[in-house]
Amino acid sequence: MEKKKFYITTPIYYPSDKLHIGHTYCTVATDAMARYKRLQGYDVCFLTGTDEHGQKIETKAAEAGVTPKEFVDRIVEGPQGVKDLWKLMNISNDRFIRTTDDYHVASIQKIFKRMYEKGDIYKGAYKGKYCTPCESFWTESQLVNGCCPDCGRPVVDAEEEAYFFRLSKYADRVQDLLENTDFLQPRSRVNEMVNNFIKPGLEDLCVSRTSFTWGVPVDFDPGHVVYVWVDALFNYTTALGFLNDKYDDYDHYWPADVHFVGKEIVRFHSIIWPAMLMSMEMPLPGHVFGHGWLLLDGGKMSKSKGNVVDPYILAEKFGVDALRFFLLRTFPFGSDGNFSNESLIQTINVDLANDLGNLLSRTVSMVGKYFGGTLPDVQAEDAEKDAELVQLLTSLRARYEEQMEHYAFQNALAEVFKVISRANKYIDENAPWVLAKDLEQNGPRLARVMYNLLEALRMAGILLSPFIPASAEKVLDQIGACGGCRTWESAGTYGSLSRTAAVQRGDNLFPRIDAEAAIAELEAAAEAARKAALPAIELEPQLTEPVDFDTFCKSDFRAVKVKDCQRVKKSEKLLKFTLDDGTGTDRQILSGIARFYQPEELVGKTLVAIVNLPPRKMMGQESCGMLISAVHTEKGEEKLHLLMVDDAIPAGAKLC
Ligand code: ME8
Repeated sequence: MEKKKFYITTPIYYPSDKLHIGHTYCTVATDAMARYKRLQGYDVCFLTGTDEHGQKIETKAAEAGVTPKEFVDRIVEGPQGVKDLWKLMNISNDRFIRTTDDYHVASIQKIFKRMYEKGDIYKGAYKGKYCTPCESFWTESQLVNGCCPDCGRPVVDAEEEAYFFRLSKYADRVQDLLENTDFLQPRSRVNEMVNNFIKPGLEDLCVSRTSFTWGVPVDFDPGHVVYVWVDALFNYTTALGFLNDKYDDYDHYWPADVHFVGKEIVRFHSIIWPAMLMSMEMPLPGHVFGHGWLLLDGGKMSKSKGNVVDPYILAEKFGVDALRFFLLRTFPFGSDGNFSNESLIQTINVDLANDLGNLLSRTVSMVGKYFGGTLPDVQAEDAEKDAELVQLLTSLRARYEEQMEHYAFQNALAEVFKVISRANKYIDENAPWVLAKDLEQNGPRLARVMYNLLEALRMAGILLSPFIPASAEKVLDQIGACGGCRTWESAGTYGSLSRTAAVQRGDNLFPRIDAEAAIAELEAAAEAARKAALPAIELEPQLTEPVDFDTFCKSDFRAVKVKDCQRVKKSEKLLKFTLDDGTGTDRQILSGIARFYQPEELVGKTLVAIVNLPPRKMMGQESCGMLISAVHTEKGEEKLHLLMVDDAIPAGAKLC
């Protein structure tokens, strides 16, 4: 029998910066869904990729002094880039599209032309604000205090020739799709789309730009590039071979069964995307699911806000599966969720270390201890007190499936963990260590109790495999589950495990985490990362208030030679200098630079001092003048260099 297909996508990511845990969230969810469907026997295509065109990338590349293609190549293919991250997170995508791939570019040109020839794309004028010195078009909302966001200078009203898509023509059909089908999920997002965007009147959409060049060129009108969202949305079809020869499974996989997208891009996916597909007379996707954001301190994580969490650091510290699990276990997929290191560690400790980890290690070690690792065939029938656990096991797959079909990952995992908790309680209720005292009498009953525990681990292990694929496999290995009893069918059939299963004790899969120590380490790593991201060198702003020449000339700068230099007792900051200033009398200056120099390294150096400041008392000692230093901040740390001049300059020489 031919397998049913299932086509699922993530958004394609902007490679303008390194990805953070918020991006990882959607990809992990998509991966769990894809693995679940594969487990069920579907022929799955899971697509992800990168959205590489547009002004933002062009600008960032220019700032970095590289071409846009070099810039995106580094973030997509480079070390700790997008592809590396998905590999690390054990993402099982079948395809990866880059919108700079030639086949995609060629398809987009054909798609654009087709809509143009149909009359759904037409040429008009784009009215906006123009910054003449920067030669840039801006929308009203992009302006900063009414001025150009790049250079801060005033802008003027201007018109630019542009192509438009007749979005208005499809307004009624899109509204009907949103209101009368389950196309957009969760349902709560429908009202927002209809009331905020469709009902006030859908305007035609500007779909070409002439103000920058990093995009797919409109081949029949040089100077125009295709609007980045048109280019991006059609990736879901070009990656299957739509209007190109790179792949040829468009007819097989399209329409997508579901697009997972973040809530801020629901508008593009639920209004513009179906309208363009209608224009192209292509079938519509089954669902668009708008998931919530991972928040940090109540705000959306984003690189521009500097409040991002690095998935590399977390995965290295806690393990990939623990991180994957946390993301889908802790937050309802449709709503926002607050990320914190504390809740990550708590989820790992409670669910994975305590509940799952303990159930596994206790069960496997008891089968080892009481039966030498292999269950005997002679087992008692299920007793009355097994009924609740067995009933939970028998119905687990259906309850899990019901939640997974609604993309309710948190609830699906809750169903699995209900069984795991119940099984832990079952150990305490049946006290195998008491039964084991008289194996002759209780052997068959003890074997039955152990079998039920192994069954609980097996069924839970299979259903956890979409979420924690590597660890779930280890669970199944440790309980001795054969190939045939790791399947979706067997996850629904209590009793599939061989009665004489042989366990294999393995590593502790989820060691308990010392929360306090782990949080301190994470905070130190975050602080180091914050410092590393600071501009390398920060300079004091220059003073703009003029000082008249005569006043300036009153400051007497002299070369001075260090005869002696000592730390000032009881002061962490001060060094006391004895200086030859050419007058024949030693000059004493105190300077708060002990953090930057060892006194002995300064003896004999020729420095610069201002010598006509009034004397000051510091820590009870007199300071006559001030040494001149250069100061700046580097990676958040203050740096200071005493001004040292050529030793050939005699003490007392005036600097002017
Ligand atoms: O939007 N929590 O790309 P993108 C949850 N190129 N999800 C988050 C998040 C957070 N803190 N931060 C980002 C784009 N995301 C387009 C997509 S699709 C044809 C084009 C999610 O890199 C965000 O919601 O800005 C979005 O779904 C995805 O990461 C990619 O964001």
